[in-house]
Amino acid sequence: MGIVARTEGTDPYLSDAGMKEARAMPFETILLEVNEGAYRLTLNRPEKLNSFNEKMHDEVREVLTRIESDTAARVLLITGAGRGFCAGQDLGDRDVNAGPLDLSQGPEKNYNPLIRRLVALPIPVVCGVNGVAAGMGVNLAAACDITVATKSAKFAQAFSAIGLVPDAGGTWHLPRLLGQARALGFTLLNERLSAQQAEEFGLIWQAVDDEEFAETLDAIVNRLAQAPTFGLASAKRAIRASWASTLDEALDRERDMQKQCGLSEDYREGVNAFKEKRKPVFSGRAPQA
Ligand code: LHQ
Repeated sequence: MGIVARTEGTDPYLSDAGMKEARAMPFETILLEVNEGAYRLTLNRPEKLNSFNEKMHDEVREVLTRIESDTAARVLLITGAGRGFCAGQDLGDRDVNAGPLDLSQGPEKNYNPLIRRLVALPIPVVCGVNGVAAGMGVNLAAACDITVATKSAKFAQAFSAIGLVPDAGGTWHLPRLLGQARALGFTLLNERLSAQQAEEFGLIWQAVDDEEFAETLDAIVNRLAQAPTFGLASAKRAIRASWASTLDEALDRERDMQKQCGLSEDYREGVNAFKEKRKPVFSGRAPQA
C-alpha cells in the first residue's frame, strides 16, 4: 500500500485493490485517500513545491472538518507530492507592491486554526517530509505528532530571508523541540538543516533513506491505524499539555486520564491479549459514558 495517491488508472484518487474503503475526493490542491480510518493527505501543488494558496487552505480545512466528525478516524498522514514537502505560503499570491498589506490575516484565518486543530485532533498526526520544507512548511511538520523525513529532505525557516517572523507555531515549537540556541540559529541565519541534523536536533522523529521512506511511513500509519486510539490521543494530549503545566498538574492529569483509559475496551483487550499471548484487536473507541 503506497502513500502517494496514484496518477495512473482511471481515477487518480483511488489506489490499489487493498484500499477497500478509499474514496475519490475531487480536490484541486490536495489528494486524499481514506482507508479504514487512515487518512492520507498529500499536498499537491508540486510545481510550487506544495506551497499553500487559499484553495489549499480551504481544502485542508475541509479534510480536518471531516476527520473531526469521523468517529472511525484513527490516524492522519500529511505528506507532499513531487520533490518538495511544502515551501510555506505561496509567495505569488500577494502583490507586495500594491500598498501596505495586513499579514495578520493569514495567521488569523489559516495558520493558527490549522495548527490548533492538528494538535487537538484526537488521533495521531504523522508528517512525511518527502523533500524540502520551508517557512510554515517546517512549522507544519513541527506541529505534527510524528515526523519522518527522507534523508535528502532539507529544512529552511526562510522567514528571515523575507523579513518575517516564523508563524504557524514556529516560535513556540522550535525552541521547545530544538532548544533556544538552535532555534535562533536556524531562524536568524536561515541555515538549511539536513534531515539527519533535524533528527539529531529533535525537530523530527526519524530521517530515513529515500528508498525506505514510503515503506516506513506505511508501517507507521498502518500500526497507528490499528492502535488503541483513545489511549494514544490521551497520551498526545497529556504530553502537549505538559508544556503549560507544573509537575503536580501533570501528575493529576495523568491520574484523571488513566481513569478514562482504564474504562476503555482497548485497555481490557490489551491486557487480555497479553495474557493470552495473542495480537490485540483494538477498536480505538473512547469509553462509553
Ligand atoms: C514557490 C515557493 C513559494 C511560490 C518555491 N511560493 N512559489 C507568508 C506570507 C504571508 C503571511 C504569513 O505567513 C507566511 C508564511 C510563510 O511560510 S513565509 C515563507 C514562505 N516561503 C519561503 O519564503 C520559501 C521560498 N522558497 C524557497 O526559499 C526555495 O524555493 C526552497 C528553499 C523552498 C527550495 O529551493 P529550490 O530547491 O532551489 O527550488 P526553487 O527555488 O527553484 O523552487 C522551485 C519552484 O517552486 C520555483 O518555481 P519556478 O517556476 O521558478 O520553477 C519557485 O518559484 C517555486 N516556489 N517556493 N513559497
